[in-house]
Amino acid sequence: MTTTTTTRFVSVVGGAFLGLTALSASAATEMPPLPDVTGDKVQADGDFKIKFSIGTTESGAQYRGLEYFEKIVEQRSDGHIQVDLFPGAQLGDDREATSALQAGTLEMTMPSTSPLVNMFPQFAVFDLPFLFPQPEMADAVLDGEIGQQMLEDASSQGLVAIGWGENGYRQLTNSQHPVEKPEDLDGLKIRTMENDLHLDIWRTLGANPTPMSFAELFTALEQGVVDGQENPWITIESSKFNEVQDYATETNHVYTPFITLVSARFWDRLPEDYQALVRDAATKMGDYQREVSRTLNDQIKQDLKDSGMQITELSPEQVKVFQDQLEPVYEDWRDEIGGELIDDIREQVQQAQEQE
Ligand code: KDG
Repeated sequence: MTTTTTTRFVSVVGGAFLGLTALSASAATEMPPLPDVTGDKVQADGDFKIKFSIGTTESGAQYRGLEYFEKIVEQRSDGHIQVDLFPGAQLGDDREATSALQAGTLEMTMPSTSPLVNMFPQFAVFDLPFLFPQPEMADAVLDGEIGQQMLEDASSQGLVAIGWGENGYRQLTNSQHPVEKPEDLDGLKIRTMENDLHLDIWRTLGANPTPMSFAELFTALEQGVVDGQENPWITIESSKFNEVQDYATETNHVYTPFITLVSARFWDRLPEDYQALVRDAATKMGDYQREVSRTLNDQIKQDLKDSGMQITELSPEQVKVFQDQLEPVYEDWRDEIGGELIDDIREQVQQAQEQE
């Protein structure tokens, strides 16, 4: 039987989800209890330490995934592999942490694909607007042939790419006024990731975009250096952007994946059985992150509303206005990304929609 991502996962999270329902009613966005570790202990020579760095904070779904990774690796290696987690860009932002892996001064990180397009141009396909109408369609591409090929291609330049995770659907926030149509973006200074396609998206919509590292974003919003930004609800809340942003628009304009990277220098020192363990743990971490992020999404949006954020929920007609205005971006970036890759993904999405 071909296991799809979702079916493979329900068995692990079912119990945790039940716990979650009780939790969300009382304390907003409490994280679900970590699933039990499955799989036998792995025997291999040597003791190892993994420093695992991410940019989001410890109250987000990404960090919850890392905690599950840590639990699996430490339990199944009987403590011979120790995992230390560093959230909040303590050891550098996505690009800095990736460079540290190449230098061998850090063992693992899980950046968004967007800031790494300068190293892996094909990653820009994930920055195309409105590419995945449903998250499961992203799963099918990332866990399928295309995603696996991308992990192989990204296992180069001193890195080993071993899995995918979910940053999620991005939503616009700003400190000035509600945004319901592209014209409302006129003159708004919007921070984007360090990624030319994202700059293109916001220029095409009429905003004034500026690229900036995630690590600098909260301060830039707080000091009014920029008026707005865009990130998934869970990142907006876990990074407390709602404290410096009064307005949000549910645009779902881009689905951003995380990619799990290991330093090749470290990987080459790991015995094969431990490599298999780390790779398996990374897959389970990514699936769990997706589940937590999706399970919490609506609850978090409600929490943000309850915290006083004015959230504009666009009608399908209003979304279509943004989508139509951004369609030229596909043509503009076709050669840079590769027409075949774009067509393959759009075809896969279309087939999935026809089967709905
Ligand atoms: O390290 C954190 C980033 O990977 C992530 O949050 C990126 O979405 C992102 C942003 O806006 O920078």
